[in-house]
Amino acid sequence: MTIFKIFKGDICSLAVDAIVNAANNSLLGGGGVDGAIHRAAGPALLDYCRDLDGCETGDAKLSPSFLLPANYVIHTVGPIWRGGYENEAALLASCYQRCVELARQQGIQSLAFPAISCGVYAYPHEVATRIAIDALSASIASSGNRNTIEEITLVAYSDQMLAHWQAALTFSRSEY
Ligand code: AR6
Repeated sequence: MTIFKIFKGDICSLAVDAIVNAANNSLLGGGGVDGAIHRAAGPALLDYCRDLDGCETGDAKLSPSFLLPANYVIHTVGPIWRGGYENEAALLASCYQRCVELARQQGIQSLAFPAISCGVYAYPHEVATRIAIDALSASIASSGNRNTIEEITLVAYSDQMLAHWQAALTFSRSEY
C-alpha cells in the first residue's frame, strides 16, 4: 500500500529516499526546481549528470544526491506545454511512470515529486496534477507485489499548487 502526502515548501529539504527533479533534456541544470536541486546538491551532481548523456522527454534517470538529505535524485524531463497538440499528456504521465519504475528497481520506499512541467514548461496546473495522480496510481497498481514505494510526497511550492494537489487527490479518491 502506498500513502500519498502533500508537502508545501522546498523539495530539497526532504529526507526521503529519492526526490524527483523536473529537468531539461541536457540534464545539465537550469532554473526552477532544477536549479534549486543542483545548488543544494553541490557541483558533484553536475559532474555526475554530464555522464548521463541527457534524457528524452518523458523518460527519467537516477543519480546520487550528493549533499542533499535525500539518498537519490531521479531526473525526469516533462513536456513543454504547446496547447495539448503535441502528446503532452502522455509524455507527462510517462515522466511519473518512469520515475516509479526507476524507484522500484532501486528498492526505494519514499519518493517526492515536484509538479513536473508546471513552472517554466507552463503545463496547465489543474490538468497536470490530475495526470500525475492518475499516472502514479496506475504505476503502483501495475507493480503489484513488486511495489516497494510506501510513501509518495507531492510537493507544492505555492499555495495555488497546494490547492491543485489537494483537489487532484480528492478527485482521484472519489473516483473509486
Ligand atoms: N521545491 C519544490 N518545487 C519547486 C521548487 C523547489 N525548490 N522550485 C520550483 N518549484 P519548474 P518545469 C516548483 O519551472 O516546468 C528548469 O529550468 C515550481 O513552482 O522548476 O518542469 C529546467 O532546467 C513548479 O510548480 O519545472 C527545465 O528547463 C514546479 O516546481 C525547466 O525548468 C516545476 O517548475 C523545466 O520546467
